Amino acid sequence: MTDTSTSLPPILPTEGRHVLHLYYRVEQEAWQYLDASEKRKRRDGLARLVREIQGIPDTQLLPFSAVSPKADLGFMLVTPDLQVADRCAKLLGEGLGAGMLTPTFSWLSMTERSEYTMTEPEYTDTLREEGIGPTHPEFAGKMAEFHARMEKYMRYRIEPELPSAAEWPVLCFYPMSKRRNPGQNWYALSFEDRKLLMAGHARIGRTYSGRILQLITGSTGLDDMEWGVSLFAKTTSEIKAIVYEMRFDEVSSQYAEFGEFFIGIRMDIPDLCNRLNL
Ligand code: 76R
Repeated sequence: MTDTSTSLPPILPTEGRHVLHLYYRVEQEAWQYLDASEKRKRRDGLARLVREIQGIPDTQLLPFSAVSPKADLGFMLVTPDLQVADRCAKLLGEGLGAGMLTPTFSWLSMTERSEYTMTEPEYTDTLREEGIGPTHPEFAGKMAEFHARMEKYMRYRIEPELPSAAEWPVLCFYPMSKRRNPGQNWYALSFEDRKLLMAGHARIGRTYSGRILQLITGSTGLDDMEWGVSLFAKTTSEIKAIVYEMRFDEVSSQYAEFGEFFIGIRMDIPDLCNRLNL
């Protein structure tokens, strides 16, 4: 049994979770020299390690096959304590034995609140524009609905419950930043302008409700770009459609820079080992 705990004091965010995206190549040449029983032992060892990590409180670990040779397989790990994230990442890297997995890409980020989420006074204004003022019979109901929706949504951003692999098998990941170019500097815009632009972004995003589940995690100061974008979908068509459509939205067309894109197919370790001929 592997010990996924650490003896060092935890490093916890003030709220939320640390998130690690890990991508590996399998060293097939080294693997082929193992005999059948050794291979079985190592496959079982990886499966056991994954189950053990999945059993850590408030922790989720999603294994997937990485489509295209940028990587062979990967993991998305969501856990509060950075010590645990670090320990688990190192154990996963050795999950098939020393020298069998070579890291090809990784991303460290944290769940975060949005600065731009609609506030109660803003929603009140929106309702007023629709003719539903505070004295309107529907007002209280609408407000209660708004609070319930926002609470659920906020909780998902900070402490996400990631969706099931059976329903949401496709995982797209890419890092992105907002530009800081002369004339195209997101960080030089006023809060009001940014908020207005983000409202347009969210409007497009909401049309993908039920087809795309997104998790935006912040990586400023943690990794090479400012956010990690994790998109869950049922098909690659939805991924392609949302990323394409958002390119026309001003937030992305004027201000977004993108890193590498990765597509994963979520599956458990036995299927993943079969996929990789391990
Ligand atoms: O308050 C909220 O969280 C809801 C509104 C919202 C915010 C604030 C939202 C909605 N997003 C927000 C923030 Mn988003 N998002 C991306 C990408 O490829 C691209 O062009 C961009 C990558 C996608 C595909 C996407 C999808 N979003 C952000 C931020 C942080 C910006 C900041 O703080 O400056 C980034 C980097 C980002 C990028 N977004 C949505 C979606 C979808 C599908 C939604 C609708 C979610 C829903 O209502 O269920």
